[in-house]
Amino acid sequence: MRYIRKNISRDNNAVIFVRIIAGTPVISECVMLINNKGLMDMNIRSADISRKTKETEINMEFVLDGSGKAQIETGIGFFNHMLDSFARHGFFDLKLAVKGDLYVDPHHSVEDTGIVLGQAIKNALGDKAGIKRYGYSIIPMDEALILCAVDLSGRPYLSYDLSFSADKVGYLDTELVREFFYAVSYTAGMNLHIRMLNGGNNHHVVEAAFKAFAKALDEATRPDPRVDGVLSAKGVI
Ligand SMILES: [Mn+2]
Repeated sequence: MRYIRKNISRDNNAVIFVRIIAGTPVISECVMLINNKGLMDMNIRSADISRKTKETEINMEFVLDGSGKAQIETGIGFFNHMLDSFARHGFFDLKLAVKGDLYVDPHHSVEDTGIVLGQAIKNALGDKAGIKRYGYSIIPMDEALILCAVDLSGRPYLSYDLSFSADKVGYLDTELVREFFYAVSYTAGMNLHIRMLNGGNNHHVVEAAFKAFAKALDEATRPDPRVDGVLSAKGVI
């Protein structure tokens, strides 16, 4: 058996694969339109969001079907590092500029970034037709081991049990990690569980949580060709 690849469009990298059984006539033909992430349609899902309040001004360009490119400036070094890991490990593209009231503390900048990311995820997903809906991962980082499970159910819920032995990692308050994930889960309409199966170094715990979230979200947002419409008995999620 072999597959013949035929380019049908240079603009969107769409290709046709034709399956041929050697030594026999063509007995079946499979046509798929795929892009560089193997999607069944050619729509690259993305959202651009700008949000301005008296506390923060945020501009985000989010590509759900990206390649892991990140350009991030939040004014909080360790938070930049976490969002960069999120983009890279989830194969999202994330361009983000946050100008926040860091002279107060990082709270508004971190929380509002979570609100904007949640909104971007929700907008990029649209009606959620044809996606897996559920995703999970368990990510180790040396001694730290973090589980993340996601249901893109439309219902916001956060279950979170990370605990820390230090108040800060760099200039990020560790208590703000919960605020960030709460904001994402609430605005995205996502059921989000983050469990610490093993802790230790605070940098490792936070970083493994961001990577676990990235992997779980990547899986939950992947198209599944078996899903007709949305994966719900209700018909809407
Ligand atoms: Mn690190």
